[in-house]
Amino acid sequence: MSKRIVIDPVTRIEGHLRVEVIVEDGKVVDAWTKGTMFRGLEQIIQGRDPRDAVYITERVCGVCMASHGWTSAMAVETAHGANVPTAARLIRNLLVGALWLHDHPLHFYHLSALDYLDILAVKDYQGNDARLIGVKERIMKLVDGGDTAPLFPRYEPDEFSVTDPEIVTTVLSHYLQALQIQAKAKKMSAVLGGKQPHQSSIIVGGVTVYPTAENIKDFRRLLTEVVHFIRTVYVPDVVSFATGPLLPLAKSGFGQGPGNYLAYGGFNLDDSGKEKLFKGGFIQNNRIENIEKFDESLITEAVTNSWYRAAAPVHPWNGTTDVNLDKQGAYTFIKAPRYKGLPAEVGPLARMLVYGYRPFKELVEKYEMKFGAVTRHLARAQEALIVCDAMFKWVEELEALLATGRVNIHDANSWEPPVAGKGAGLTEAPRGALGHWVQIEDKKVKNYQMVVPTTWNVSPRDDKNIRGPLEQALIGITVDENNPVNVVRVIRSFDPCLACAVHVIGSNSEKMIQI
Ligand code: NFE
Ligand code: MG
Repeated sequence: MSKRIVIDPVTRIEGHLRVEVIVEDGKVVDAWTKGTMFRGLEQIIQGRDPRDAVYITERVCGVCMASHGWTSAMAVETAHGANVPTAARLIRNLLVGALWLHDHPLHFYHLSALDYLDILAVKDYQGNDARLIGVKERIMKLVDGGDTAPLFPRYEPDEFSVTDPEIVTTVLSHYLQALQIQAKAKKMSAVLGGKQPHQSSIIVGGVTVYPTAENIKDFRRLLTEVVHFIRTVYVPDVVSFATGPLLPLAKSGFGQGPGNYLAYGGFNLDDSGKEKLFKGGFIQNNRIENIEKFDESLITEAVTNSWYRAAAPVHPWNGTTDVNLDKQGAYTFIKAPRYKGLPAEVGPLARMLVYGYRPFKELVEKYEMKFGAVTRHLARAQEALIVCDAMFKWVEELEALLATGRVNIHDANSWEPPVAGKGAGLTEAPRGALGHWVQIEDKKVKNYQMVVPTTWNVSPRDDKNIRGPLEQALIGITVDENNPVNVVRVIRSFDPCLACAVHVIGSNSEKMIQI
């Protein structure tokens, strides 16, 4: 017996995703991931001043926005030949790094943890911790009042759900605490970015906000609080889930993708951009000891199964975003990026494997985990620690630099766009490798292409009919047809952001708003 299960929309992710799977004898045998929203960022930028792209592309998303502003600035700076001053590089690292510290705990507590918790277990909490009693009362008041969003609706707990009342209540207390921490992390990026959401400091050639001693003090105070939470609450929670109740899932390789892992590298540690906090590289077919050098020229995007006109797969320099809603066989607005013609997983797991981060590898080896949904969560938590350590160093470096006197934060010499030029910005966003490509003609944007982490992970079948990473990760997993919680567990482990992935606004209705 074969059954098609459709989840539309997938909740507790960013943006609009539809997932269809075919289940036979309790296992997924085929899968389609569909980005159902059309945006249009790449067209909106065409014909504009290239310096506007930083602020337009930031509007792609409400989560990783500064990542786009940063990447866009890098692309346009390459075309301008601009040299970003040291202080501006550090300020950008701190501003963007703060968003990572916001994003990773958010993903675990608010988007994913509910897939592994039997929330109603709180009613059986019998301990005498006043804070936990408070959490129990708060949650039960919502349950009794029938107003349980966003905790419900969700799928039913199963054998992998944590049911111990003490643990469930503790994790829910951390869920609430993480909301406060998120606000603090957002404040950090506002201190250096002028405002949040959507910072207003990063511009082509540098930044505009010159930090005062007071700003640095505020930033460090908030950083200390956020890092304390990450080190003492978030990371231990993820590790205890991964090595405890979820260990059988981790050992089974539940939700393993194509086994190809790609990182562009990100967060410049020097002004030349050669030294990076996260290294770039490519791993093919799970050969994690063989890390290939990342080569940008090997990226292509196919649109065979996407609602766009184009023929063969092309490098983003030659990419087009030309919608064709009548295309036979197409099923998504997401394009299919490929590296060396292969689908590749991007994100924390790819980064930790390319980096060869010891603490992560040791945990994986010690517990004999295979790569998949659980190790994605573990990798995300481990890399948050790397960012935490780096943030303190960058604050110190910046403070020392500012103490030397008035320093430059913007390259004014390369502010004007060239008559013609091209540039790529490649870095890492919380969800994975992020690239923007700009071509300038007559001082205006001739073409602009973005290839985004979720475009990689949630890509459809390509020109060779090879499935995208999430589609592959879903195949083979065990699913209860009446309670397909395992499907969403795998989906959410990638932390997909469909707003980013599609980035390209169309309207089927005839109603248009005139301003
Ligand atoms: Ni909208 Fe994003 C990140 C980017 S997309 S969240 O991180 O770039 O996958
Ligand atoms: Mg694109």
